[in-house]
Order: sequence, then structure tokens, then C-alpha cells
Amino acid sequence: MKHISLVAAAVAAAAVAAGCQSMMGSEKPIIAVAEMKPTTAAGPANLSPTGIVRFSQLGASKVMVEAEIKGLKPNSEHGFHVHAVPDCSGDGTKTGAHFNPDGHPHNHPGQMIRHAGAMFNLKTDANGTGTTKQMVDTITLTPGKYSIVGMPLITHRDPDDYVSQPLGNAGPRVSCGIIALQSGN
Ligand SMILES: [Cu+2]
Repeated sequence: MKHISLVAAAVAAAAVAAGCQSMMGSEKPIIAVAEMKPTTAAGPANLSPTGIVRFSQLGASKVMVEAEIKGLKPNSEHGFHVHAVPDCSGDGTKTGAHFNPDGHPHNHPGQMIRHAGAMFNLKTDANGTGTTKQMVDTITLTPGKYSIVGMPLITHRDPDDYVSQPLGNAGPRVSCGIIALQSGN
């Protein structure tokens, strides 16, 4: 009798484990998108950057960021950041500083102490299409201090040097989009 109940318990435990696993496997990641549009700073820079950036939360603080933005300078790099004030009007400067809930200095995206919203530069091809795919561990799509939902995403004319304070010397803000949860989340 004891043996049978142990077997039953083991089977039940296995079933629970399998159930959890299949739940995790079928759970959809939270997705947000930013539709990037030129600011008034784009024309003077002879750029017309448009595109879509997709954010997928894959873990507690693991957000995959995938971007494709056309109309940038060919064969170059462009600063790419979540900023702090959701106002894409005008030349993009109303978006304020980088998203930085911990009040850290600006730094290389590979460093732990850095602006949460400062990511690796977009790299463009010969046609001026900038792409990136990077995992960012300082932001979330779930609610909380590090949530970037509702925040503005900025593409700059110039590369972020990952050193200069407070904005990486990345020049004018040539495209902007507000990060919005995709319906169905
Ligand atoms: Cu920026």
C-alpha cells in the first residue's frame, strides 16, 4: 500500500512538472512595438528614417530588441536609445534624457552600471537600412520601475560613443516612436 502511494505520488509529481513545462512552453512572450517616424531633425540631416522595432520579453528582465529602420546614412552607426519623456513632437528633444531609473552614468551597453535605456548602435547597410538584434537585461515590458512601455525610442543621426555624458554625443534625434504593447498581450 505504501509502495503504491509512493508510485502515485511520483506520477502526480511528474504530471505537475510536465504541466508546468507545457504551460511555460506555450506561454506567449509579451510583445511591444515602436513605429519609428522621422522627426523635424531628419530633413536637415538628409535622412528619412522609418521602421518598426519589436520588443519581446523572454524572461524576468530579458527583452529581445529587434529593429529594422530604413532611410538612415549608409554604412554607418546610429545611436539607439529608450528616452525618458514620451513626446516625439518636433525635433525629438522633448524626449529628454535616456531612460535611466537608477540614475547611473552613461556607459557602454556591455557594462552593468549604465543607463537602462541605452542600447548598442544600429548598424546600417549600403542602402541605409539599420538593423539590430540585441538582448537587453535592464528593461521590462511588465509593469514596474524598469518598464519601457509608453516610453519613446530614439534613433540618432550619429553613433553613440558609449562614453560622452550624458547622451553619448550621438547628435540630433532623427526618428522617434512610442513603445506600445501589442494588442493581444
Ligand atoms: Cu538617444
